[in-house]
Amino acid sequence: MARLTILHYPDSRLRKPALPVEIVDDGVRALVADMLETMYAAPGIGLAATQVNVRKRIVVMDVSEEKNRPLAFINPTVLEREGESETEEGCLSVPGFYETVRRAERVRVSALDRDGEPFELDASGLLAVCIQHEIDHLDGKLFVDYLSALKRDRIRKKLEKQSRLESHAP
Ligand code: QAP
Ligand code: CO
Repeated sequence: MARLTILHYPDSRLRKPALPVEIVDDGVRALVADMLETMYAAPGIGLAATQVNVRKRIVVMDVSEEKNRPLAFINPTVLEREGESETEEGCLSVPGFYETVRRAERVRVSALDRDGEPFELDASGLLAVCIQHEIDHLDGKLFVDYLSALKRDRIRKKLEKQSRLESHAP
């Protein structure tokens, strides 16, 4: 297992759509394990392959209290959405910033699991919000895209300044 480097907004690689996984093989399973390790270490509740610079449609999540319910979604798609809810969201690619986003309150999702087996899941609450946020990543979309241009630009400028400072660090 290994910890992967997480890209930060406004890195243009976060904008590239990810491609479907053709075969769920040991390479995919190793990537899922590394993504879970990276997410838990952060710590975070969700991570998409796009965020670790891999253009494959893979998401990992754990929204449990005890952080003992790892979930993997390969080629996830939203089949149905219902209702609306507003949640304060953050993102490992937008560190230090949290803003309210409106999404569907409930979603039915289909995906492949780590064995390549198809499954469907009815999600609500934080699980529903998180899977929508993570599937957005696979399509090159970030939660800041739902904010006003003013808020987004403020966040962008602060993170640009931070990465300039980091690039000069000893
Ligand atoms: C997506 O985000 C999410 O800014 C997952 O400094 C978040 O795990 C969906 C994190 C909230 C729905 C609601 C963010 C960690 C983690 C930060 C995360 C930070 C450290 C974000
Ligand atoms: Co995110």
